[in-house]
Amino acid sequence: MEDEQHQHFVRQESKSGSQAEEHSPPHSQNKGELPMRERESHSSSHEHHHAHHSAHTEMTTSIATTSMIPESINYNVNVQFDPATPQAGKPTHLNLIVTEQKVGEPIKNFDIIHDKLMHLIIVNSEDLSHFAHIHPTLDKETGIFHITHTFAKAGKYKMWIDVKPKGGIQILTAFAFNVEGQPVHSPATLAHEQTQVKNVVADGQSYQVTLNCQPEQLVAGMDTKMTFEIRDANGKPITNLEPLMAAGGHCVIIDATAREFLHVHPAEEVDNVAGWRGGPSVSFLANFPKPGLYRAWGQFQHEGRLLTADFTFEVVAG
Ligand SMILES: [Cu+2]
Repeated sequence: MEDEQHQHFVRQESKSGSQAEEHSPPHSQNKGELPMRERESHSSSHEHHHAHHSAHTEMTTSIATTSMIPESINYNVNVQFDPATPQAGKPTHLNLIVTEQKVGEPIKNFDIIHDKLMHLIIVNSEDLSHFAHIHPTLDKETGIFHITHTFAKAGKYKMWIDVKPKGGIQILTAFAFNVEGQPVHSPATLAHEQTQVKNVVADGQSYQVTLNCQPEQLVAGMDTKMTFEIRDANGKPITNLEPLMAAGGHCVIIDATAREFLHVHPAEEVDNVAGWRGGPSVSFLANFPKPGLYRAWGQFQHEGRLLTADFTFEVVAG
């Protein structure tokens, strides 16, 4: 468990071309206990999990501890599901509550990170299908963030919550949970993709998205420039991309075991957010913590449409 906990906090962020790494520096090291909630696995599960001890509690609890501030702050993120076990095809209501310690009043004030108060990423952890990037709404009176989300299929899921209490440290915390009911998702086998062109449909409009990496051979521990190129259905470069989350685009990378999570930001800064129009290329800087298969989701905005293109690739040992 200890090992896995720390992996959940592996975080790397690059922005503004400065390649500023937040790969577990002292100020963001999360040393606390992270009791992960794992509901009982459904019968088709083949994956080994370590934490079943809290399978019967209704509240998920995570603690992130910082060592920078003398009196260490224990942030706690509670996730409440309604219904307690999400059902496939039916809306699930989630409450996300950040407190300063295990038992405490919800924090009500947050700093904006990448244009939002909270970022929530959800994937199916069996095969990285069902990608969702959501910005929960904060009820300022209660301090409770909430969303309603529908999981199309039953299976194992994982969510990452990225939030920064006002004046505090940025928290990245992960929760594993199961969705029950029918249909049950049959996980696909992830493999390195030969194709570098993805057809993406956003609000009925087709796009071609490519991903090119430098160096071409992805090596763990090495800075990698990942460049997405967005074209229309006819291959004509899109040059009027709109800013997304106050940037030229957004990119999340998760490894095939759903343990490594990289939230990367564009290599180039967007100065004038309102007036920015970009494309066809948007680059991100990434540094993969270890070898393995990874999937990257690039997100871009064009004429109000949100494009999400995913690419699966192998990272070799350095
Ligand atoms: Cu976000």
